Amino acid sequence: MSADSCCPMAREASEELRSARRTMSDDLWRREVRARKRDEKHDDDGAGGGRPSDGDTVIERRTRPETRTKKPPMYKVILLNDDYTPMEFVVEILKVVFHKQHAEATKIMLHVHQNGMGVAGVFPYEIAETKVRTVDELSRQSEFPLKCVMEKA
Ligand code: TYC
Repeated sequence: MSADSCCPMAREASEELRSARRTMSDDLWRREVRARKRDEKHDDDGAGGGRPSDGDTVIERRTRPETRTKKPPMYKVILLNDDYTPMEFVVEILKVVFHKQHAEATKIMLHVHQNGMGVAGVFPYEIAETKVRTVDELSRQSEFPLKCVMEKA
């Protein structure tokens, strides 16, 4: 015995299906059948929620949010050592441009002095670019050869 011959709800549903089939293009119909199969598989909460539909328009159910926030690529700003820039000036740069505390700024400056280079901070591209430009500008104004570069983190 078929389901629609036994209960009025099932009969109504299959009439709705037949009428939908008459009015739909083959492509739309195939999508509808696929969507119904999907619903049967997922709609097991017993609440009878089902897939929302609006006449002939098939409303696709989204499985993930439309917009996903992506982290920006980060860039290291690297200070380079030289023989002429005073240590105090480098410490000031680290405090003013990179917002380091005095002790941390001194530690980074000494690391650069001893190792040739060191990371002053890690930032998204445009911020890193601005930091590099600011260091260049301040060093140039004070006539020191201090340089820094950026590199993908
Ligand atoms: N080497 C410099 C000096 O002896 C100090 C210095 C440290 C310069 C760090 C640049 O990025 C630098 N005066």
